Parts: sequence; C-alpha cells; structure tokens
Amino acid sequence: MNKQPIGYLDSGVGGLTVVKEALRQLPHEKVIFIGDQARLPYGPRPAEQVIEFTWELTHFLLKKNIKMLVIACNTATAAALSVIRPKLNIPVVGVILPGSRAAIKATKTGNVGIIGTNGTIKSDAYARTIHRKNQNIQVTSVAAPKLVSLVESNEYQSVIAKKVVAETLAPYKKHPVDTLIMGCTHYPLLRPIIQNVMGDGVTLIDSGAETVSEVSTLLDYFDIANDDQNYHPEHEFYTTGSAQMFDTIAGDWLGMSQMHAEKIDLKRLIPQISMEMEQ
Ligand code: I24
Ligand code: DGL
Repeated sequence: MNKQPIGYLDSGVGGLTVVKEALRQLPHEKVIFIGDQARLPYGPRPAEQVIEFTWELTHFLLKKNIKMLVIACNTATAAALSVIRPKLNIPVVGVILPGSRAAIKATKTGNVGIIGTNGTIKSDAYARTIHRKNQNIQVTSVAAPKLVSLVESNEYQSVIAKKVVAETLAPYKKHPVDTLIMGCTHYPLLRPIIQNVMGDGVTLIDSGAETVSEVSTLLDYFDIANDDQNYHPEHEFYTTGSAQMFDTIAGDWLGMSQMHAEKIDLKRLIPQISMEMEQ
C-alpha cells in the first residue's frame, strides 16, 4: 500500500481534464497538480523553453515525494518527456504514447488524424510515436491553436465554436480519417462539437483518459499502487498564477466547491532567480 502521491504537471488548467480522469479511475491515489498559469500557453513557445519550464515544474513535484510523474500536457510531453524521463528514478508518463496506442487499436482504415497546439504538431511527436509502432498507418496532423482559445474564452459551447471547429478540421475532408486523436488537454471540452463535425463514424481518442489507464497499469507493474479502499486522499493543487482564478475553473470542472489552490511564486520555482534575489 503505497500512499505517496502521483504528480501531474501542466502549462495551466487544461491538465485538469487528465486529473478528472485520475479522480474517476483512481480514487484512492493522491493527486498533486501544478499548473503554470503564469506562463501559459506553452503551445506557441519554442521547444527549448518548454523543456526549461517543464523541468522547473518537475523539480517542484519531486520535492513533494511523488511516486510517479505525469506530464499532463501534450506540448510539454512532445518537447520534454524524452529529456526528463532518463534523469528521474521514478516512472514518468506522458500523454502522447497512450493516445497513439489507443488510435492504433481503434483504426480500421489505417487513417488516423491528430490535432494539437503548434508546438505539438511541429514536433511531429504523435506521428513519430505511431510510426514507431506501425508504419502502415497514415497520419494526418493538423495544428488547431484556435480551439485552445475557444475553450479559454469560454466559447466552447457557442455558435462560433461550431464554425471554428468546422474550419479547423476542414483538411480532413480531403484526407478522411476514421480515428482522431484529441492531442491537447483542452479538446475534450469540445468533444460534442468535434464529433458532430467529424461525423459519427469517427472515433475520438481522449489522450488524457488513455494516459490515466496507463498510469493504472504502471502502478501495478511497479507494485506502487495504493489499494487501501479506506484511504480518501486530500489532493493538492498548485498554480503559478492567480489561485482565485484557478479555484473558479478547477472547482467548477472537478465539482469541488472547496477548492483551495496554493499560489507558487515563480521565484520559488526557479532556483536561479531566487539566488539572484538573495545576493
Ligand atoms: N478553460 C481553460 N483555461 C482558461 C477556461 C479558461 N477560462 C475559462 N475556461 N483560462 O482551460 C486559462 C487562462 N487563464 C487562467 C486563469 O488565469 C488567467 C489566464 C481548460 C480547462 C479545462 C478543465 C472555460 C472553463 C471554465 C470552467 C470549467 C471548464 C472550462 F471556466 F473549460
Ligand atoms: N496544455 C496544452 C497542451 O495540451 C495546451 C495549452 C497550452 O498551449 O499551454 O498542449
């Protein structure tokens, strides 16, 4: 019975789509989440910078004695997973391999689509991951940064949303797919609209939900799961931005009225800056 927490990091609040799955699938595993609200979005940032920021969030979580690290952000996974994983002595899980695996399993035509931020699509991480497993699959990647803005401007249920989603996904009319990976934390909120635009014949893959299934498998593989059914963990949430805004969004999304995130000063996150301040 290992009661150490599992650490989840994200560029902001989108990673809470992964956390929601974690709370549903693994209710007896303690969650520690940190979102880098102050520096979001990661999507348009150069990979080098995303790696640097992801390291900072990782160090914060390591100090919390986590037993596993989940990079709950597609852009951060694309840029930083391969750099961070070999340096840690705990299992590190990203969101890209689980989503890719589910797509390989689901496709019948061998035509798979992937949508994500500019950073994720530019890295080609999904296509490379899929082709490492199966070279016969045709991958059509489309950058969909506007869908992130739709969610963040609270317009994901609006009439505009339908129009923007249809425009963004237009390339799939020319290159039909039977499976589409939602390769960004925000897209599950647009799921009904994406499904409507793509048609009922297309299977949508939620990378975050697949990732939590993988976390569950790995907990058992490494024999570090907590199966004590009487353990009702008190999850911890941290943000580099406004705790009040985090509480509003996270409380609503996770259905937790008593959400009290703690604001982490970037100075605490970045050792170099605090050293300069002390001098
Ligand atoms: N959803 C996300 N990010 C936001 C948002 C949102 N604002 C409204 N909603 N803002 O991500 C990010 C930028 N902000 C953060 C706060 O500080 C200033 C900058 C998706 C979250 C998915 C769990 C829409 C919204 C909401 C409540 C629940 C869900 C949701 F208001 F999508
Ligand atoms: N969390 C990011 C992702 O999944 C989306 C938001 C951002 O660009 O920071 O790619």
